[in-house]
Amino acid sequence: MGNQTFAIIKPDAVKNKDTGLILDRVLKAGFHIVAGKLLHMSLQQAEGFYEIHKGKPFYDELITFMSSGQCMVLALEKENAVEEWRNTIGSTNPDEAAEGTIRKDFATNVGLNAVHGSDSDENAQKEIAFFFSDGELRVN
Ligand code: IDP
Ligand code: MG
Repeated sequence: MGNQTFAIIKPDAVKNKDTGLILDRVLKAGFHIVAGKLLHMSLQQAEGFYEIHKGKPFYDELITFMSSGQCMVLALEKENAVEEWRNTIGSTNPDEAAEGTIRKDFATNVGLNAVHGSDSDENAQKEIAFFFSDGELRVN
């Protein structure tokens, strides 16, 4: 099991001014923030990031949403980071998310669901590399 994962505070949460509260959840859950930045994804970046979902019925809505405003991308570190972060954010659909999870508390619906979390160690490393350069990931 790896010790890094990739997270996004999505445009809905940034617009709702929940960035600070969600970062607090990140830290209180015991994650170290290796790297983080605010950015506004282009449509092309969103297409590239979510290529795995191409062809699914929600794909166009997803890439339009993810490029609709600023988001915060984060490289997070903790033992068993991928699973720990998925547990911290809860189910994709907030109606199904457990009490106390980020999606339960901040998501609007299955599309506008406040945060992203990698689904495997392999994808975590790919996603971190998609947004961060080696220099941004250097930890002293
Ligand atoms: P995940 O973010 O929990 O890993 P995925 O199935 O990987 O969920 O879907 C990626 C993203 O696509 C979701 O977080 C959500 O924003 C969006 N999405 C997933 N399913 C639906 C849907 O049925 N309708 C609209 N958007 C969806
Ligand atoms: Mg996913």
